[in-house]
Amino acid sequence: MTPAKTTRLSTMNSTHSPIEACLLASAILLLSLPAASEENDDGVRPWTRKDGKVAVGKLIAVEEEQAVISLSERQQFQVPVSELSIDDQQYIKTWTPPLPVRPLHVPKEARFADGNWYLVVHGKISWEEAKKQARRKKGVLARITTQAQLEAVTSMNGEKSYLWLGASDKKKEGEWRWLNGDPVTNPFWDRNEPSNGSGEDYVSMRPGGKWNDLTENSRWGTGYVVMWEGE
Ligand SMILES: [Ca+2]
Ligand SMILES: [Ca+2]
Repeated sequence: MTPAKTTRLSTMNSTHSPIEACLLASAILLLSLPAASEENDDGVRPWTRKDGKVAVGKLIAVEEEQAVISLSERQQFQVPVSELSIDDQQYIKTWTPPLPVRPLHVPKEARFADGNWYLVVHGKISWEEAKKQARRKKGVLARITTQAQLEAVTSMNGEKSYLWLGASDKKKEGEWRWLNGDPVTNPFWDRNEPSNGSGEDYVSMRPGGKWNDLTENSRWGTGYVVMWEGE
């Protein structure tokens, strides 16, 4: 008596909260709808499972091989990518997540990369002063933890300035930390750096993107990077 399709769906529910289970129940109803037409301007399109059931909604995330599809403002469901039609799987491969909405206090010129917004500011400045200026802009002297963030900042800099970043080993020599206290786990040091030359405790990013440690008032301090954390 039990329809096989419902059973398959219910196995997807096993780890979900009652609210999510309720949303999934709504999704099951929608999965029974006939195929709709093409994708509209808002990215709403039909999603076809391999068993032929169709849901109409918008892809909002792909996490751990699960497609998260929004059906309405308050309803979304997850489905394993492998359970979708070949066409849908192809769509997911070429899909890029939408950019988050830029908060009002972040300037238009700032660029988004891996969760944060970045802005390069040119001009001779000390590390401490750069830290203050960044705070004045309601941001922080930047953390760069991924290649994408490094590339975004490097291209904004345009081979121009030596940019202060928000990391230092002033508290304990050789122990590099970001201003929020996080250890610097993925540094992009240039060859033979950090050198601690004449007691160098602050991270500067060279025009090519590689890092060097410098003293607080180094003449090489010719700019800085402000970061605003994403929502
Ligand atoms: Ca040092
Ligand atoms: Ca150095």
